[in-house]
Amino acid sequence: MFDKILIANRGEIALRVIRAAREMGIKTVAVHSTADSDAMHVRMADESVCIGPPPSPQSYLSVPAIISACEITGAQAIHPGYGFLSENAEFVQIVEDHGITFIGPTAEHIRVMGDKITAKDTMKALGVPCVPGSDGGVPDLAAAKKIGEEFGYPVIIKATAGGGGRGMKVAMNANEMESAFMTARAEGKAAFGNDEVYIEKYLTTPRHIEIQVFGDGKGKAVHLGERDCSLQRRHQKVFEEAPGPSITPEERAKIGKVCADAVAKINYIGAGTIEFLYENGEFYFIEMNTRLQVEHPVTEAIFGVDLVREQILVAAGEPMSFGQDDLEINGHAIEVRINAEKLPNFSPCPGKITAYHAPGGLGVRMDSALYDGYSIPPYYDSLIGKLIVQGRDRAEALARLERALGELIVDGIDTTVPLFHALLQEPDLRSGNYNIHWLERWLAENMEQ
Ligand code: MV4
Repeated sequence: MFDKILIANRGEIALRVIRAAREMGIKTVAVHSTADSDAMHVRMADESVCIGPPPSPQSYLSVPAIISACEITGAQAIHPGYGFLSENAEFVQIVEDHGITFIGPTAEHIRVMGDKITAKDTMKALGVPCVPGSDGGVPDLAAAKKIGEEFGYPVIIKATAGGGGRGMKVAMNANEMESAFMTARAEGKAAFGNDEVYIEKYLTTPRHIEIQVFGDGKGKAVHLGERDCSLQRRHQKVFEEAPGPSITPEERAKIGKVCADAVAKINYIGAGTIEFLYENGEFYFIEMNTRLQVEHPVTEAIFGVDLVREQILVAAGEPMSFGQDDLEINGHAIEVRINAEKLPNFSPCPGKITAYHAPGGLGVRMDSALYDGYSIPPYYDSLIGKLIVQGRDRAEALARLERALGELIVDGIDTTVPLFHALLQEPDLRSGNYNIHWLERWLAENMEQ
């Protein structure tokens, strides 16, 4: 086992990793920009290294600075958290070339899943159900129109290097194909330097259901059920829950096994998420994320496992601490993302926290790097906390969420907390009756954006 690891991240996820490492008797190194000298992750780690000025490209994304910090402190492994360098295959390659262990998947798996066409080809070959559409890339408009005729409109054109909704255009009919195709290509080129696109049948009212998988890198893998992350605004998740309110135990077992078998077959190592659109009782693969996700705590809550501990174990070549038969769902969990944003426009709202009080009690987990008097810098993501609640069933989780939100105090800035108080009054949310369009529609009707 490692005696020291470096966390190449900040905020709540850096604390999350420090906590797991500390329970394992592993020393921790925080890295930080000059804007983060007073950040909680710096205080909580055993050591810290300043790696650059506030902008991320010169600090949290600076590969030489992070490798140097490892060498100076003698850290044997790097945990990337999420975002930043977590899905950067070149970074992983450089880390390994320096004899440092990357706590995460191989560079090759990150590369394959980072390109959406190769990801889909790979998953299809492994028996994972995919959205019907083009077989690989679509070279030109004529080919695109042929696909439109073959599968029937509406279709969606996606940039292979895309993700998070960028480089994605819907064509409702043949007339819309030209502009949708050209725009998706241009966006792919501009945002990712890659104009390759593929086409899928457009699903009109799906839910976003993602399956958590975990592999040991030696052909063993498990699934930890699903999360329903359909409640999103501009491709940013807002509210996540596990298990999915629409998923039966039989469906879970079936799609879960397909996913676990797929990642076992490729010797996948560590945590991964296989994203699906779910409509009319069918799962359709869209993307795989090769990182620990923001919303992993809802899965941890219902399965009673520590996913970061397992990531560290398998990275060190040790076995995972559970098999599929050890995994049983206990109740229901919900996470809400608390952002430093001002409603109704969700405009970023950094500033000084004049009072902070985290909720507690049975079934409540608050993952946050806030403290009284902390100043949220304006340079980074607006996520300042995740409130995760668990109950014996969904109704208890909802009641607990409302209670915990009532206890939370974040003074001095605006946050997304009032949104959750309002959402909890909605019958559709209380009954779990929502899809990927529900939140945008609700916001348009209720927040006069
Ligand atoms: C789709 C889709 C409908 N049909 N693909 C959006 C981001 C990217 N991860 C995939 N996305 C979508 N792909 C097909 N074939 C609808 C979306 C989509 C969406 C997906 C999940 C959660 C929220 C969404 C909001 C708008 C569109």
